[in-house]
Amino acid sequence: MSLEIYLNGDWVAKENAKVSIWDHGFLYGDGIFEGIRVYGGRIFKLDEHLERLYASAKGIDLAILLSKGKMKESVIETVRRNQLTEAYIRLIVSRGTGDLGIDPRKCRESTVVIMADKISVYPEETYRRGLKVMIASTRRNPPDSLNGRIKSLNYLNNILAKIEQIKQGLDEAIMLNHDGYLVEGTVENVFVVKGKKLLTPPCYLGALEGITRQTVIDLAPQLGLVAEEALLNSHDLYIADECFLTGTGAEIVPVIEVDGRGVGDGKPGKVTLAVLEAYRALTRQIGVPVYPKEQAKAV
Ligand code: PXG
Repeated sequence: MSLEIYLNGDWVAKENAKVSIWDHGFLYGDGIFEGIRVYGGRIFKLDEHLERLYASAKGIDLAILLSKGKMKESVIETVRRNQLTEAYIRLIVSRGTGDLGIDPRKCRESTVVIMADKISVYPEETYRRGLKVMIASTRRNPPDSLNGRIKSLNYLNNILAKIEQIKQGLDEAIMLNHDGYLVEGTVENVFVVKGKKLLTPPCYLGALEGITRQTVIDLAPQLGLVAEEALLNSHDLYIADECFLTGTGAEIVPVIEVDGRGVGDGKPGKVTLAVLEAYRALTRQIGVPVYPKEQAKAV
């Protein structure tokens, strides 16, 4: 069975899910998106993702014609139609079809796409081994140019850092702002562990308000940890006890090396692994159910 994709109010077969070359999402990266996970037939933090989507839309002055409620139903329906229980959802809203100029007024209606597919995640090996990362020379966009809290379709800033990392044969890149403060990874937030403290950069520096980041902050007390926002620089990363990245796809992934220097003892740390375990347990406990109760046993 071919995947069914939601496209502007209809579900169409993957082969027929096509967007115009006049779409300003394609021409200019003018749009926003979300990446969401489904665990055990339940959509994790769906309301939080929808809140962020609509906030991103506000941030770029993009009108989403669908109400939040209708969008939520459409996301659930997309997962259901594809009979998925462990999945990754990509929700995209672009400015829509216009002409060759950047003027968004030429785009009469936004384009809405919802894809749900089987998830390809890091192999378990990655979590046991940890990531080797670098600090990118490409600085994160300043928030007064393009606010990192907007999850826009414009990822070139992050992609430039990603290209640096790929050329160095490493696993991920961490980006600084123009003052040299840590901001985030290319598609993850960053945490530094110091004793019982989980330190993460404040989002006003240019980071996305990650849903996984917030979940980790919320989980900290039950693990006997204190989560705090802090201004951190590369030195803090070099002398950290542990470091990990957080994201919907990556979940909680240990960092074992930064710029060729071992973090802590150069192995995934105990605190990081405890956070990962608590996070994974939570993904199995909560979420918006996709399937009616009578089917729940089969899921
Ligand atoms: N920072 C940036 C720049 C991101 O793009 C995160 C942090 C983490 O946010 P969440 O809400 O996922 O905890 C992101 C996440 C993926 C994927 O497959 C994630 C993102 C973009 C593309 C792919 O995890 N954004």
